[in-house]
Amino acid sequence: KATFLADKLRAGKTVITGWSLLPAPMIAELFARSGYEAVTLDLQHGMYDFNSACEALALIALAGSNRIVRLPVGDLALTGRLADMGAECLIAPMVNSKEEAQAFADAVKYPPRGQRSWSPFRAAMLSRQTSDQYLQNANDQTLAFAMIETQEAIDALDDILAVESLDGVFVGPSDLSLALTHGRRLDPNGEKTAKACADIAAKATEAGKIAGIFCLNEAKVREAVGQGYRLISHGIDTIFLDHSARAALREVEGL
Ligand code: 3PY
Ligand code: MG
Repeated sequence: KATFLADKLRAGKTVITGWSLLPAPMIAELFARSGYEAVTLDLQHGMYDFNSACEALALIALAGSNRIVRLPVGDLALTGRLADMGAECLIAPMVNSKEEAQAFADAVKYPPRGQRSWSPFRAAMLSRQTSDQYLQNANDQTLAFAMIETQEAIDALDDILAVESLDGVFVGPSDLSLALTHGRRLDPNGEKTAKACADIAAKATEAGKIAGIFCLNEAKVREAVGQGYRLISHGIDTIFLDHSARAALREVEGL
């Protein structure tokens, strides 16, 4: 049974990830315990910091799910630190050029494929490997995903996809829709955005990369699978809480 996220995705399996903005590590654990195969901690738009992410990564591992982080924009130092702390997949937002994609992938991969600096004792522990085993496997088991969510990124997509040590691309449909409408309209679920998403998945798959995407509803998840996406987010903690809280209050309205 494949347990590493990299093995599942390379085998063509679809992996659904929960998305956590709220930095109580037990929220990440709850995602994992309720059956999510993977949990993503959001350090770009969520409230996670290094410490809360470290704690959450261990709880996700304990529950047997796969560990993903979305990084703050352009933070290569944090990229290496979170890989050391056991993130199996690192998603870098707002990657706009081949150079940025290369620098990011270099922070995720050890030489000769990259320039990651050594000391992964926590990552080795969480993945139940010795240091030697970890070194053997880390470049294959630690995934670098560059987000494609700007016009610059679309223009540079072929070059970005040519970065050998990059494992995949991850689409942010909200920012992408802002780019496609020149800032006039937030339209993550719109037709023009969907067409761009289809193009990105097709190019990524052709280039041998894994395609990932942030989805905002079930229909979009199904559409994304049909377009070739394999790493797909579905379910956000803040929205779960908001919806459930409103529903609970509705049940007792007027009492
Ligand atoms: C986007 O849709 O732009 C994202 O980054 C998803 O969080
Ligand atoms: Mg975005």
